[in-house]
Amino acid sequence: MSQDEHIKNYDAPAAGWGALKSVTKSWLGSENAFKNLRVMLKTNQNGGFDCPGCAWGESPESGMVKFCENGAKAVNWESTGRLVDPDFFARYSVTELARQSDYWLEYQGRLTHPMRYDAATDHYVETSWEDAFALIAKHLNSLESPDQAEFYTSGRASNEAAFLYQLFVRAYGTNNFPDCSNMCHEASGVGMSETLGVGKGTVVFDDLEHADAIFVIGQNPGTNHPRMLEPLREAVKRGAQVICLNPLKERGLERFQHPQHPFEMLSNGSEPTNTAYFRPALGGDMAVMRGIAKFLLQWEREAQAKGEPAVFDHAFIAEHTSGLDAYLAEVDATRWAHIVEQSGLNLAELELAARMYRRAERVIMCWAMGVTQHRHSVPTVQEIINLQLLRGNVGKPGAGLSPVRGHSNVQGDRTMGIDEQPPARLLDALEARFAFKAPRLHGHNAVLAIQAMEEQRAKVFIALGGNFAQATPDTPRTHDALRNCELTAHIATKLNRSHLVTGRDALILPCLGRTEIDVQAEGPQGITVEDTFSMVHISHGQLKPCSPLLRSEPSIVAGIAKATLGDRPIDWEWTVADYSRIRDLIADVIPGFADFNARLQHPGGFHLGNTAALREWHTQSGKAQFTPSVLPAQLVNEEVLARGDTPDLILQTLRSHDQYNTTLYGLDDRYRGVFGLRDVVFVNAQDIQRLGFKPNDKVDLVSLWEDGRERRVSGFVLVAYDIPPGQAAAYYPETNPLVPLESYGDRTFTPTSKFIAIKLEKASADNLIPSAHV
Ligand SMILES: Nc1nc2c(c(=O)[nH]1)N[C@H]1C(S)=C(S)[C@@H](COP(=O)(O)OP(=O)(O)OC[C@H]3O[C@@H](n4cnc5c(=O)[nH]c(N)nc54)[C@H](O)[C@@H]3O)O[C@H]1N2
Ligand SMILES: Nc1nc2c(c(=O)[nH]1)N[C@H]1C(S)=C(S)[C@@H](COP(=O)(O)OP(=O)(O)OC[C@H]3O[C@@H](n4cnc5c(=O)[nH]c(N)nc54)[C@H](O)[C@@H]3O)O[C@H]1N2
Ligand SMILES: [Mo]
Repeated sequence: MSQDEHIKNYDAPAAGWGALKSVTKSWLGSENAFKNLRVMLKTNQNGGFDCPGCAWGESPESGMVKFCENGAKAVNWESTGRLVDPDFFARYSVTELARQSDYWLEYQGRLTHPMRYDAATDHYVETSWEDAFALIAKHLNSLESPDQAEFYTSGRASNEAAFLYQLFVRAYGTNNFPDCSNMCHEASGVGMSETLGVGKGTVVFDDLEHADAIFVIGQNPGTNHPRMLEPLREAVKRGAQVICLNPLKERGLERFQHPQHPFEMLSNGSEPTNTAYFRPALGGDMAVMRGIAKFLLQWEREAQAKGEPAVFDHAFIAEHTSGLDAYLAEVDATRWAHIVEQSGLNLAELELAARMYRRAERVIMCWAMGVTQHRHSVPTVQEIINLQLLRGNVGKPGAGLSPVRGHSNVQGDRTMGIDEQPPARLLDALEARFAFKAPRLHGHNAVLAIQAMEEQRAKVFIALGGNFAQATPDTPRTHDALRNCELTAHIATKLNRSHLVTGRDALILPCLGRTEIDVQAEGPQGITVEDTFSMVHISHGQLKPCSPLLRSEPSIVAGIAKATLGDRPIDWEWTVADYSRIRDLIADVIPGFADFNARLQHPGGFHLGNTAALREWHTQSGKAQFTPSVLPAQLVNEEVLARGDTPDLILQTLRSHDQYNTTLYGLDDRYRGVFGLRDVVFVNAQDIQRLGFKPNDKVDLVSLWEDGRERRVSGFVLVAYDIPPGQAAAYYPETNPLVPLESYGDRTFTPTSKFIAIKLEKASADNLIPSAHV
C-alpha cells in the first residue's frame, strides 16, 4: 500500500455498515464461519456465554441479540480454526518466533498442547500436564520465600478461576498479585473506596435511562464499549445532555448508526451521541472538574445573596457528607488562571460545562483510561466525586459514578480477592473458612513485580492469562526482568510475546476459552463473571474445544495447587469436579455471595449490591467524604524536567478500533482513518510544521526521564490529525517502550500511559519488530 492508502478520511458514523462489513470479515477470517455464527447468536443470551470482550453490562430486560462489532471480533478471534500445535513449535525456534509481529503471533491460532521450553534447542516441546504441574511445584517449593514468586492475573479469568487462584497463592504464602487492573482502573478503586466506601461504580444500566446528563470522560466507547453507544444516543433522543470530555473527536461519541435497526441502516441515517464536546488538555480533567465546582460555588453564593433556590444539595450534604468546608476553601484557593491553563479549556467552555451540569437534576459521570492513567488520577477521580457530592448525585436513580471497566471480568477478579493489598476482612474470612494462616504482608503490584524480577528478588512468574511482557511499561527492561526468572509459566488461549520472553524454564499451559464447552468430572460446567454494573451472571461455553488436551482455568489452577500443596487447604480435585463447589466456597468467604448457586438461576443474574448507591458510607468518617486536593502545580513532572529538556509533545497511548489490548484483530483503525498500519503518531499539523517535519515523514519518538536511559521507538509515520496543539497520540502496546517504569500514578502505581513527555527525531531506522505483517 502507498502512504495515501494507509491514511484516509473516514466520514461514516460509528457502527452501522462499516461495523457489519468488519464483522463479516472477522467472521469469515476465523476459518470457522458456520460454527461461529451459531455462537455469535448465543453471546450474552440467557443459557449462552458472556461476551469475552469488554465489561459493559446489559439491561436485564432487553431481549435483543446483544453483541457488537468488537464483541463479534473477540468471539471470532477466540474460536478460530487455526491451531498452534507441537508441529508449529517444531518448525520455529523461540528466537525465530520473537522476530514476528504481535499480530502474526496471535493470528497463528489457538494453543493446543501443554508446552515446555527447551533451552538447549531453543524450541518449545510437548509436555504432559502432570510434568508441567510438577515443574511448577518444584520451582515454587524450592524458593527461599513464597514472596519470590509473582502471580499475575488478566481480567478475563472467571470468578471460579480467580477465587481458586487467590486461595492457592495465599495458602502457598504470598500476596504477590500483580494484576491487569494495576494498569487500568486502580485509581478508580483507590479514589472511590476512600471517599465512598466502595471501589465500584454506583450506577446500574437502568440509571442511564433516567439521567438528565451523562458525562463521558476520557473514554472511547465507540471502540472499547460499543454497546454503550445505544444508551448514549437514546439519552440524546429523549433530551438528556451527553457531555464528552476528550481531546480527540472520537467517532463513536459523535454519531452512531444502529446496526440492528434495518430502517436506519437502509436509509443510511445516524443519530448524534453527544450534545456537547469539550477537548481538554491531557491530564486536564481535574482542572475541568475544579472549574465546574468553582462556578457552582460562585452561583451558590449569588443565589444565597439573592435568596434564590440553592445550587448545592444542602440536605444531602448535611446528612451524608463530611469535609465540605475544607473542600470549598481549596476551590476558593484555586486560581482561575491555573484552572484554565491546566484544563486546556477557556473560561466560556468551562462555564458552559458548569451550566449543563447545574441544570441537570440527575447526573451520571462515566470515565475510563483518559482519567486513570495519569500521575494525579486519584485526585482527579476524587474531584469527580466532589462535584457529584455537591449536588447529591450519588445514590439516587439516574445519577452516580461509573468507572467503565475494561476486561470482561476484571471487576469480578478483584471481588474474588485478586488484590495485592487485601483488606483484613478478606484474610480473616479465608482463615475462618480454611485451615491456614493467610499472609498479611502487602504483595507486589505490576510495577513492583517488574522491579522485583529486575533485581532478582522474584524468580518465578506465573500468569493466569494476559500478555504481561507487552501490556506493561518500559518494554526492554520488563523483558530483561522476565528473562531473569528461573521459571515463567503462562495459562493462555493464544500465543503471544510473553511466552517468548522466557525464564530459564518456561511453560505454556493452553486453556479453554469462554466460548468453549467445559466438561469436568461431574459434567458440563458454567463459570460466572461480574460486569461493570456489579451484575453477576453465569456463562456456558457453546463450542467443542479446539483441542481435547485443553483444560479449564479452574482445573489448571487446581492442578498447580495440588502439585504444590497436596490437599491443603482443600481437596483441589474434588472441588473442581463441579464448579458449584467452588461457588459454595465463594459464598462462605466473599460478602454478597450468600446462596450464590441458587441466585444464579435468576435469568440475567443478580446484582451484588453497592452500599454507596444506598447512601450507606463505609468510610472512616461514616460519611461520603469531600477531598480537598490541591490542583497539581504543573503536569510535566520534575523527573522529566530534571535534565533540562523540554518535551516537544505530550503523548497518550491508546487503542485502535481493531485491537483488544495487546491482541490485534487487524491493522486498521477505521474511525481514525488509518488502514493497514500501526506505527503511526497522530500530531496536529501546526506542531508537525513547528517541529520541522512534514506529514507522512517517518520519525522516532524518544521519551524524557531523569534516569538517562534511552527510550525510543523508531520509524513511526507522522499523521496530521485533528488533535489539540502540544499533544500526540499513538497505539499501545507498540509505544510501551517509551513509558518509564517509575512514571506511575501517585498511590496507584498505574503507569502514566496517557501522559508521556516526548521528543520527535528524524527516523533512525524502521521499527525492529514491525507491527504490520502476517
Ligand atoms: N474493542 C476493545 N474493547 C476494549 C478494549 C480494547 O482494547 N478493545 N480494552 C478493554 C480495556 S482493558 C479497557 S481498560 C477499556 C479501555 O477503554 P478506553 O479508556 O476507552 O481506552 P483507550 O483507547 O485507552 O482510550 C482512552 C480515551 O481517552 C482519551 N484520553 C486520553 N487521555 C485523556 C485525558 O487526559 N483526558 C481526557 N478527558 N481524555 C483522554 C483518548 O483520546 C481516548 O478516547 O476498554 C476495554 N474494551
Ligand atoms: N501503554 C499502555 N499500556 C497499557 C494500557 C494503555 O492504555 N497504554 N492499558 C492497560 C490496561 S487498561 C490493561 S487492562 C492491560 C491489559 O493487559 P493484559 O490483560 O495482560 O493483556 P491482554 O492483551 O488483554 O492479554 C491478551 C492475552 O490473553 C490471553 N487470553 C485471551 N483470552 C484468554 C482466556 O480466556 N484465558 C486465558 N488464560 N488467557 C486468555 C491470550 O493469550 C492473549 O494473548 O494493559 C495495560 N497497558
Ligand atoms: Mo483495562
